[in-house]
Amino acid sequence: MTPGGVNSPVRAFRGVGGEPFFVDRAEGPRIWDVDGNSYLDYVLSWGPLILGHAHPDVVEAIGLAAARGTSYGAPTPAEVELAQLIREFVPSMQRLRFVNSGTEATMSAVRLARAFTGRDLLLKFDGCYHGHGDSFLVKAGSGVATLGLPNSPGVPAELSRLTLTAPFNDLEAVEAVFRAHADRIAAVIVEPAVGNAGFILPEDGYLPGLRRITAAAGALLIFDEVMTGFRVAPGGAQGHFGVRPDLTTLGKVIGGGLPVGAYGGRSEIMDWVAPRGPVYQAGTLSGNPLAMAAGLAQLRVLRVMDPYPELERRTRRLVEGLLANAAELGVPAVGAHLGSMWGVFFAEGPVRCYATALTSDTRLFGRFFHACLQRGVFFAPSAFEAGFLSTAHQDADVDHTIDCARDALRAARG
Ligand code: HOZ
Repeated sequence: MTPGGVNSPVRAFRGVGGEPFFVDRAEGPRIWDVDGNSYLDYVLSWGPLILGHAHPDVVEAIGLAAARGTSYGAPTPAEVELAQLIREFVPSMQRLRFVNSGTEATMSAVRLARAFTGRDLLLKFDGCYHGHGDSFLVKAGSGVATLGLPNSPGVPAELSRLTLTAPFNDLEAVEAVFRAHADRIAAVIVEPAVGNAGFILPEDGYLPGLRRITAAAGALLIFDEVMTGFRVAPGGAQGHFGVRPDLTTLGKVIGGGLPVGAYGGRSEIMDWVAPRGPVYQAGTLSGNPLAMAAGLAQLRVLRVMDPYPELERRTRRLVEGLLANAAELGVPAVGAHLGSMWGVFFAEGPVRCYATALTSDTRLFGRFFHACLQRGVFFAPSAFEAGFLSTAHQDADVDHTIDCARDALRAARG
């Protein structure tokens, strides 16, 4: 019925082999398949569910909103409230626009950057993924890396030529690109901590370096925080690392599991967006009342609860446990986490960019993934995706996961 049996490629398990399970329901840290098997879930809808599945506040908010109508095509107070709440956490987003997905957010941000600067070129980093917009499918991560299609057919070569690339964590490469293309670069777009090539942290000075280089060249710096926003810290990666981008894209957590994206930044740039300015961008379901209600409910819980220190501690416990398993079994592995985002590579390391991520043992990962699944643990079905944790995961869940993963790795190693 659907290409590959799925509606988004990484769900098809092509990166690990075998057939995906089909989901019946989910609650807290667990997901159940249609055959009644349950799994501790570290995918969490690929990031949005920081409070776990079916959090009562989020479910109630969606129900109340639905009873008042599912879409109006006219503005609502909830859009203003959610925008204000986001700006409280992410002050660089002086103005913002809601869209329906992270892809929409990044496409719109790049169009805006091109209009504002009057330049055409875009610089992105190998293995970073910014959704499936044409301009981003050049050396991209996530599903395209998993399937080995980093440059997709169907994207006109003329358009791809406008997307320049450089390795992540290499400021000299960025300097070289800027030297070569001087005043033609509209923007640099980056996942400030990479979540689509596995999980890769920026090295000290890297993000400030990007800020310095872009500012000096009159190019905009776009932080794609669709994954890192409200995940790695309350203020996202920009809050954690103290680097203020010109534009930011968000998605995932701000929608509480419903389809939402947002882009925003400096007022003088956002004022170029229609109808205030000339840059066109629109959407029938943008600011959808159910999505706004879910996002508001989730962010309000986060504001009251401030779960970040606890999430960080538990995520550290998980990653340290997985690495200890690997050390005990003599399997080379490196890992990292920030807030509740994490990743482990079966590689000698260090993994600091996409090229080094590719040195990891993806066959071992595939066997490990399935051995974990058999033991009731659902990790992302690709070596090139980040993992997540939610407030619903308790220490006992994490410890059980580490035990299962040890058995799984022993079986996978052979
Ligand atoms: N692009 C998402 C992972 N980085 C996958 C989304 C999905 O397949 O649901």
